[in-house]
Amino acid sequence: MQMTLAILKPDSVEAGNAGNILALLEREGFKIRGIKMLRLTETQAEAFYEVHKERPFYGSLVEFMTSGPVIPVALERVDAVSHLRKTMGATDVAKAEEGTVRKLYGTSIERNAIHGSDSPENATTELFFFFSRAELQATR
Ligand code: FUP
Repeated sequence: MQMTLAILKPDSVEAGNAGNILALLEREGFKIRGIKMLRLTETQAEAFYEVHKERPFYGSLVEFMTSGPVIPVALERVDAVSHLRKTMGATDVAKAEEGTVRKLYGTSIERNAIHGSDSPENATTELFFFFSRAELQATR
């Protein structure tokens, strides 16, 4: 079993799609091991996306991610990292495959409904960005 981090982004929460997305993830075999709702501060959003700080879309991405509450979710499954990436679909909604979260619920490359860790190493870092060790162990 492996854990990964998903974030239901502000567009998903605002549109009332959070429940449907969680249901889709559960149907894909993910177990919810942690969940919370919070609003990212600018500092937190900048830190979370630091890898993109030289990219032209960084400022807009930070603005979007702080525009409303998000729902970070710790998910467990066999091959959780790669399976979540597959379930999410391509970053650009226009290129996302049918049936994926981004195709179903995203509206643009920026407002693309969901974040998912892109490697097991980043999953560990990102899980601890939002959840304490104690919080993750309490649900096992
Ligand atoms: P992903 O891992 O699929 O979320 O994609 P990236 O890590 O490449 O990008 C992180 C986020 O930056 C995306 F979810 C949306 C945003 N982004 C843009 O707004 N424009 C781009 O051209 C690329 C990414």
